[in-house]
Amino acid sequence: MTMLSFEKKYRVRGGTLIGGDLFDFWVGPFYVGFFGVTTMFFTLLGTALIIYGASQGPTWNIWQISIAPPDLKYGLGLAPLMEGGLWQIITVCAIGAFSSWALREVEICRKLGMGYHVPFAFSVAILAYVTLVVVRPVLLGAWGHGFPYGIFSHLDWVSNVGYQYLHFHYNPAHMIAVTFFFTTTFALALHGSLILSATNPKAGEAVKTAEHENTFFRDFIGYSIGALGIHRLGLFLALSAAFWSAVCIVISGPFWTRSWPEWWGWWLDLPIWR
Ligand code: 07D
Ligand code: 07D
Ligand code: U10
Repeated sequence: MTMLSFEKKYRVRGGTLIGGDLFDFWVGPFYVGFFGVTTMFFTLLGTALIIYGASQGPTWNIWQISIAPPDLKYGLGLAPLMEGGLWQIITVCAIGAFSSWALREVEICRKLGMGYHVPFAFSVAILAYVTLVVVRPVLLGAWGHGFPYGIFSHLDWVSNVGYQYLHFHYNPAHMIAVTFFFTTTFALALHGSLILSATNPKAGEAVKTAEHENTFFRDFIGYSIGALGIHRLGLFLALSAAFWSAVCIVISGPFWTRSWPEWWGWWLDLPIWR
């Protein structure tokens, strides 16, 4: 890992949210801080519990290891360790680790006098995860509605839950989320290609500037959103994708129990057809 000389200049004291100077130091390239310690604590404990769970299970095949949530019969209570209790503690560790990671980002932003955009963005990913394993299970009345922690088993969960609503593609919030995901990649492809076309010319050719970038899009579609604007748009698109994902799953069950194709019945029921 390269250690650029200017990074030393920014190794300033302060900006911590908690713990004062106590954990205000670096280990190699990594800033530690109080939340670095809590990240490490929850990550190591959570990972150890997954490995322990795997040791009690039928396989060491990395693709097949799975830590299942409790049976629905345990409702919102605590389950025995080997019957979902492990999943419950791992969930606490995951939320602890993800929130610590976000707060460590906040401390780094404060040190550098930067905006909080990165921790805000990560918080939206955490929101989607918490919606899947806390909010929706609580609304449905059982931890058993969370997804299992395993590479292939979590795919089975997505497929099963999808078919529980007959055809998940008909979920309107899923449509909005998918459209935002597609638009995000479209925007990044436009932006990445535009920047490289201007700033990475053939040997011997002059590097072009923002004026060229703006002019390209004005010539092409009559409008340029600008250098700052494309990054604002990109952040908006990406966060909207995760936000509408959280919406699409939290409404499935708690607010709509039938098949998603049936939801579109409101269209056939419009009084203008009668
Ligand atoms: C590239 C940044 C790096 C992150 C990586 C993920 C682990 C898990 C744990 C063995 C973009 C590291 C993975 C630490 C190992 C154990 C117990 C981010 C990048 C490389 N999924 N999902 C994957 C997670 C959910 C779905 C891959 C996590 C929901 C589908 C990886 C979560 C739903 C597909 C993975 C989570 C869902 C995947 C690649 C948490 C809806 C795939 C991820 C905490 C969101 C793809 C075999 C990636 C795949 C895939 C991780 C939640 C659906 C294993 C950590 C329940 C349909 N998911 N996932 O690149 O190949 O992300 O699966 O919420 O097709 Mg998933
Ligand atoms: C939850 C990840 C949070 C991650 C965190 C960080 C670590 C550290 C360490 C690397 C939200 C974890 C970090 C562990 C790693 C190191 C060092 C992100 C999360 C906090 N779907 N569908 C979605 C599409 C179908 C179904 C979302 C497409 C079928 C269900 C998205 C298609 C059926 C659920 C999406 C398609 C179905 C979803 C996922 C196409 C199945 C959900 C993105 C083309 C038969 C899930 C909140 C997401 C959701 C979800 C896309 C098809 C079912 C919009 C493109 C028809 C049940 N689907 N889907 O949420 O909304 O990211 O979750 O067919 O639950 Mg879908
Ligand atoms: C962007 C950009 C831009 C740039 C950029 C980037 C976006 C224009 C200027 C960035 C983009 C890239 C670099 C591109 C590639 C990135 C991706 C594709 C995204 C995905 C990334 C990855 C897959 C990499 C993931 C790697 C990670 C997360 C690093 C892993 C690090 C660790 C595990 C260490 C983390 C450090 C912590 C938590 C704190 C420090 C702690 C230590 C070093 C350890 C010491 C521990 C302690 C002191 C605590 C002791 C522990 C305790 C008490 C626990 C005890 C536990 C018990 C169980 C007892 O737009 O601009 O360019 O570059």
